[in-house]
Formats: sequence, structure tokens, C-alpha cells
Amino acid sequence: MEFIKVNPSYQKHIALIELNRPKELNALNLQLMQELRDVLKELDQDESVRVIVLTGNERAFAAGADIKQMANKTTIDMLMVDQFSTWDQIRKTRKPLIAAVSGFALGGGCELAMTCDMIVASETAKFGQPEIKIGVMPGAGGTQRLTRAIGKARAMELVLTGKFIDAQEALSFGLINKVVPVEIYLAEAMNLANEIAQMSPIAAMLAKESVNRSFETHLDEGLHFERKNFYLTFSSEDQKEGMKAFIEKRKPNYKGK
Ligand code: DAK
Repeated sequence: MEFIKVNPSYQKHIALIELNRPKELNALNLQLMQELRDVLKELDQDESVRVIVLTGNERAFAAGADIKQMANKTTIDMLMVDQFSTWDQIRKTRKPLIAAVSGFALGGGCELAMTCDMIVASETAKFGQPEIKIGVMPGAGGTQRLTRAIGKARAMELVLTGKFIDAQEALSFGLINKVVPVEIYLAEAMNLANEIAQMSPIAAMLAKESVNRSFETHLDEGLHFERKNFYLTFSSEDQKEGMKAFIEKRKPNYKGK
């Protein structure tokens, strides 16, 4: 791995992935995205991992796709590389995925953070979809996910002017979950991850899948999907353990079975 650092047991049941192209502000070149895809797939299958935290560094989560790599590409080049299959695979990660964002989360960087399930940001974080300033538009879900997260008026403004918003605005718009001082943004993301890691990983996986489904379908079908996943949790030992522990007034010990 050249552009990604991974620690699959950063904390108990929590894996940490760091984007690692600091000089280029973690610009997302093809190799980085492929490495990220492969690592996420591995961690998704690793039974010891229950939650994954994705971060950059203090200056940048990621300043977008690599403009230098894209600048001379033709439509056919873009089509044949088919980066979308990489992004689609990342989107299919089944375990809860938390973005810990400091500094720039722009363009593809903002889209990558939005592909995660939750975002914890430092006070220095800046979010935006500045593609319009370089003659293109968001291509990895920005117009869709941003609009669903913050509404049409605000999304239009960000996408059409390319301006950035800071972490406080992002919080008030509902784009992110928390804003904390830069010194503790990763620790805060870990706290959130740790809270989730105490739950049944099976229930967490099914719940994530169900919440995501609400974006993809109408209410009736979403409720039907939720119901099926709810029933499915009753096939797990974790469901028995969780309810038994409640009745016995003790902490549950989930095994992911
Ligand atoms: N790509 C390549 N290099 C980048 C970069 C980027 N996105 N962002 C920064 N860098 C590089 C700079 O060129 C500079 O390199 P050197 O000149 O030192 O070699 C280094 O990182 C430090 O950046 P600056 O010197 O510019 O630092 P400043 O603090 O002055 O400015 C900045 C920081 C973040 C405001 C500025 O770097 C900037 O505006 N960066 C570009 C932001 C941007 O436009 N992002 C959107 C890119 S388009 C797709 C999936 C995704 C996408 C498209 C398709 N498919 C699945 C098909 C996404 C597209 C995009 O994200």
C-alpha cells in the first residue's frame, strides 16, 4: 500500500484507515482509490473488525480527485478506467464507516466523506464541491448525496459557486455529526466508533443497510426492507444475548454470531 495506511486493530474491534498523500493534500488518484477499495473489502470480511474509521491528516481529509491525473483525459479514457466500479465497491462496505475529517474535504474528498455513514469533523474542516471552478461538476455522488443531506437550496449554492463551508455550517446544515477541536477529532471519531462497536455487529450491519435503503426507495418498500432486516436479527445469538442481558440487568457480550 503506497497511499493508504491501515491498522486493523487500532482499538478493540475498530480499524483505522489513513489516506496518505500528504504533499498533494490527499488528492484521490486512481491507485489510492483502488487501495482504499481493497482495504475496505478486506476489513469488511475481517471478523475482528466491527467499525471502520477513515481519516486523512490535520491539513486535509482529501482535496478531491487528482486534478493532475485527470486534466488530459478524454471521455473515453474516463469511461474505460471505470472508476465508478471502485466507488461503488466502497459504497457497498457493510460495516459502519466513520469519516474523521480535518482540513479540506473537497470535491471527491467531500463525496468520499459523504459515502461514509457518519462524519466527525475538527473545527478546521472545510467542505465543498468546487468542481465547477475547474470546468466540471461533481461526479461521485456529490449532487445527490449533498442535496439529500442539506437540501436543494444549499446544495445548489455549493455546487454552482464552488464555495466552501466550515465545520460549524456543515453541522448546522446536517451534513456532519460532530465538530470538536482539531486536537481531538480522531479521538472523538474513535469514541463514536467504540460506542457502536459495543453493539451487535450483525444488528449494526442490518441497521446500516436499512437506513441507506431509505435513500434508494419509496417509503413502502423501505419499510418492507426494514421489517425483513428486523426479523433477521432474531436469527442471531446476539439478539438472544442482548435481550437476556437486559432482563438480567447486565452488559451484553456480543459475539457477532
Ligand atoms: N488534485 C491534485 N493536486 C492537488 C489537489 C487536487 N485535487 N489539491 C491540491 N493539490 C496539490 C497542489 O497542486 C499542490 O501541489 P504542488 O503545487 O505543491 O505540487 C499541493 O497539493 C498543495 O496544494 P496548494 O498549494 O494548492 O495548497 P493551498 O493551501 O494553497 O490550497 C486548496 C488548498 C485545497 C484550496 C487547493 O489546493 C485547491 O483548490 N485544490 C483543488 C480542490 C478541487 O478543485 N477539488 C475538486 C477536484 S475535482 C469521479 C470521482 C470523483 C471525481 C470525479 C470523478 N469518478 C468516479 C469518475 C471528483 C472530482 C474532483 O474532486
